[in-house]
Amino acid sequence: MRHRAVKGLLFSVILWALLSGTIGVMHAQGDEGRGLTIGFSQVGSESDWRTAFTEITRAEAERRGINLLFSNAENSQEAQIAAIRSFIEQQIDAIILAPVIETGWAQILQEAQTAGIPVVIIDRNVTADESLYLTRVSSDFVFEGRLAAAWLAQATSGSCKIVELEGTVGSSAARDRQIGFNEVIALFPEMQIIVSQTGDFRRPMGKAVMESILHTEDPSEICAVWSHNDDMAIGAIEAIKEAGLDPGNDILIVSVDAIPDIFKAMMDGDTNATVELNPYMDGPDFDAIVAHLNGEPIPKWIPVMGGIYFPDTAAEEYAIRVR
Ligand code: GYE
Repeated sequence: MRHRAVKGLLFSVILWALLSGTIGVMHAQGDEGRGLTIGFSQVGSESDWRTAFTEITRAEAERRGINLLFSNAENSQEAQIAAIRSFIEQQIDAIILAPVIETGWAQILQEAQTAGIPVVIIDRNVTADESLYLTRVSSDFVFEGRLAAAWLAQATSGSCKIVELEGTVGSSAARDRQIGFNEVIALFPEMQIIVSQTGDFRRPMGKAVMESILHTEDPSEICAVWSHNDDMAIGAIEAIKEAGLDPGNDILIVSVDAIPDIFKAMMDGDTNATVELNPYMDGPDFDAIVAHLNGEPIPKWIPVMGGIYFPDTAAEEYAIRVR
């Protein structure tokens, strides 16, 4: 009975994801915004996905003729707040904020609102009241965690001891992916997370944490690694290989982002599944700002979708995504 439940759950979740993923991959081709000055406070450059997201957004701004003032905060909330304050002083048309962590934004968002400058939250979330920003453009991190767990449940028939590599502490991405993943594995008494540690979404830290776990845990007990992003998964793959084990076989691996390097790892047989985090949020983002400046109503959340990908399509996905 339980196996039928697993397959039913997985089929419906993956079918929805693949359909929404197809929708998500289409990239808005608007050209609204010409002549606007928009400030973009970006988290940093901690992962390949973040770097790609930045490049895509800057290219779209240039294509549209938007004057984008870009600030890379290198994962510092203080630097993000200082950048936003500078944008406000320059009295620009709008601000895009990709918040490194959830808390601590109410004051600066209030300052922007008082100055009459709309703010769009992009990617991770904030705990500040939604009246303080125009909208949020993002994927559904809880869904991403559910999808990863649904695949792992099906791949292991609901029995697996799991190592979790968490993202940046305090970020909504790490918290919500963990919530979604745990919701699904709670359906399977034989699936449990035996150790969970942050690698801060960074490849070197993912490797260092996995090296440590392979010393403190019995490697033969580890069935899978669930990594909140591909960069930490790739670090873990290196650690697993250096420990003389076969990643993707001795230890299954599932992660999130769908970056080119994870598809290369799939082609090498080193990892098993990645949930896509669509980096094309620039189109919906700029379109929302233009619509707002034209007096149109904007929903408080504009979702972008992603699918789940496996080794059987890794070569073509790599070719599509490599930059
Ligand atoms: O998964 C990771 C980046 O905020 C959801 O941040 C994003 C995450 C993404 O460091 O690669």
